[in-house]
Amino acid sequence: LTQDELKKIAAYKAVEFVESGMVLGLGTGSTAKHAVDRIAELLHQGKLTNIVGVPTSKKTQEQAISLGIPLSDLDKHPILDLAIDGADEVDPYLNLVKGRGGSLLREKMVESACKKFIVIVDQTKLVKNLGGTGDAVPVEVVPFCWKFTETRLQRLFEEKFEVGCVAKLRVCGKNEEPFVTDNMNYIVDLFFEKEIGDLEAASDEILRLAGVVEHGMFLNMATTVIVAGGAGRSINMV
Ligand code: DER
Repeated sequence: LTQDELKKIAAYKAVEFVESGMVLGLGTGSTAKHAVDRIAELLHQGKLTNIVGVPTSKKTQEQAISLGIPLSDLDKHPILDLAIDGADEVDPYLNLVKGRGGSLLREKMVESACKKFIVIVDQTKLVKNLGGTGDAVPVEVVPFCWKFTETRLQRLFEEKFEVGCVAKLRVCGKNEEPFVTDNMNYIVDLFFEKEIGDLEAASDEILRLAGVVEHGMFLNMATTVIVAGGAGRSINMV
């Protein structure tokens, strides 16, 4: 099975938890895309009715519109029944790293408003500790004096957590322009030399920095993780 086939398996499994009449958080990324496709398919087959979607990015909003999924927003639906979304890393406590696709702020807003949050991954996303892989932990920052914030993020980890950290503005395109999020902010990616350790403390300290909007660690938010691949097992929050 290819990685994309595994993502599709996890996504279809998660959509089995969707019931007619639900207000759904629609995730962003290559795994969540399969879940949105599947929801639209069941709607068109009449197997699901009366579904409203709240997208976690402009990209998912466009996908949902093209598929004919009725959409709304958090202002009209401040409490959602269920969100289905991917993740970049999942630790054994169901803590997540998200945001390598750049949608972490709207994802966290939507997913924090849900009664249930199902995460869908292939087994390559499972890690022992967040940040320990050396891959990016994204932080959304305001564009104003982003370099100042980038430096403070890097020093925060070196000084307060004694963890080596490289903070790097996310750029894109051939001219290496700053990546701009759906909310007109920038992203600073944090690369750690080893696992972060006290995630709650790290989360609190990052959010205290004026200039930081939100970070990509989703702590204590997932209620279920569906993992495709390997034993194809699912891990439920105990
Ligand atoms: O950027 C995001 O938060 C995505 O949901 C990411 O975490 C998972 O993307 P993938 O399903 O394409 O790997």
